[in-house]
Amino acid sequence: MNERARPEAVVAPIAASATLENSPFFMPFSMNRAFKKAPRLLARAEGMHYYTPEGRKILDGTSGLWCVNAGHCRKQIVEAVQKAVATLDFAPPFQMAHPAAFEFAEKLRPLLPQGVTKVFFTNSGSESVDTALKLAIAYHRQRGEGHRVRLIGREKGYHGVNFGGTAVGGIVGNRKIFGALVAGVDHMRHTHDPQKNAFSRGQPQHGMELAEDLERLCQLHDPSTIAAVIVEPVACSAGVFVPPIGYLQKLREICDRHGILLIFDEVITAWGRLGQPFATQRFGVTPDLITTAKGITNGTVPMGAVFMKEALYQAFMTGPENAIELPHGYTYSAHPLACAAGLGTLKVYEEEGLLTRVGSIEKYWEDAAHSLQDCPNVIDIRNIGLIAAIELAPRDGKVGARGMDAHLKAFEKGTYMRVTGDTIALAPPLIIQKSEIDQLFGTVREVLKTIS
Ligand code: PXG
Ligand code: PLP
Repeated sequence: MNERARPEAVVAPIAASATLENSPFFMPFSMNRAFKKAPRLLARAEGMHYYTPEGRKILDGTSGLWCVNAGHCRKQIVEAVQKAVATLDFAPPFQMAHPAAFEFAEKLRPLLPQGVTKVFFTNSGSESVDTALKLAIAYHRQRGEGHRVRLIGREKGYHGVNFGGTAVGGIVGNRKIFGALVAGVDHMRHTHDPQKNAFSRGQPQHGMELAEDLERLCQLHDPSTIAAVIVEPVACSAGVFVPPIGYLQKLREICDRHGILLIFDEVITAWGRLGQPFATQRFGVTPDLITTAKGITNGTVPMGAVFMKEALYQAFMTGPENAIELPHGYTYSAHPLACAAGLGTLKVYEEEGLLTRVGSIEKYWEDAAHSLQDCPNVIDIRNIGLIAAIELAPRDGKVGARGMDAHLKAFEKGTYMRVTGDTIALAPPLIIQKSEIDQLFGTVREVLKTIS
């Protein structure tokens, strides 16, 4: 499939770097010292698999980092990027543009939920989130409601690592060492209720009423001070928390009642992961803004996007035409390589029906996930779309240790899977075959049998 990623071309230089212990590379979100002592390197990839520098084949159980939805090194995407880089390496995005940016925006349009019409390009999910939060506050000001400055997130939410996203995020470990973050932020309660909902298949029955926590914050701060609420339709990073039936609808109702913008952070849940282009369509609730990244380019070139309703865009198109309407943007917004990768990705998604394929394998996936219920230390299994979480009981006083052991053991056995705390999070490329689903959960079963 991909000539340039043949082992002999890639492996030699990596294998030659014998020790990484003194490497200057400060790895993100990683156990740097432990990793550099016993590195787990990936040298090439193709379809459902990674290959290590030694040539070991690794089944990709988490689509890289929830982004390689069409599988690895897809020819159409690789060739589109190769052609682009040799043609137009960079074009300034401020007061200038290039044709692929407009073409990509146009090709995205038919995938968007009804009423969502415009797109602002960024380079990551984190940038998308901070862009959306700034847009929300500025939108209200444009309309003469400059008093709406507060932002509401949710406990256990993950919205990237920039200041705004960290502030509205609700994972304590990601926030606590970074000071006061951003003023005017509050958080709703999370929706995880294992007492009532453990081993739910798809959306849990209980917990719709937790959306009323937004009403509580409206009463506390007065709704006229609140600009926007941001949630992940399915909270993936903190451990896969699927929204209770009716919960998202209720959030939408409360936002509408009080003139508050609703932002869905679909960095992971978009691009077919739940059987529709966006989770928005799966749940039948349309937000005012959608943030995304990852699968927009199949992870090939960094890119993010903020989609918005027409009214948001129009609120900025009111001043004189010789003025810049929005003082915001990135050097690499709509980068030519990202647009090329995005266009190639959409072709693959379309030709292979990947944005809706999950509908046909979701039941099989769900049954396979829940078949692990009898494995040692499993205290919950959650799933929706092509996502599954297997939560393990933490060891006494050592939260995360059992999960990390599972990650390491799985890698030894030829499977890559993401672990957050003691929860295994599986979300493979959407091209996965039933035999590979069996293999993936078979490996998890073996792993769980061997770790104490
Ligand atoms: N919002 C959401 C909902 C995300 O899932 C981001 C924002 C940030 O995107 P960038 O591109 O800036 O990383 C994300 C990213 C994990 C994991 O293991 C998840 C993400 C990133 C890294 C690890 O669950 N999600
Ligand atoms: N810092 C400085 C000094 C810069 O000149 C720029 C961009 O010109 C930035 C930060 C922002 O970088 P980016 O547009 O890549 O986000």
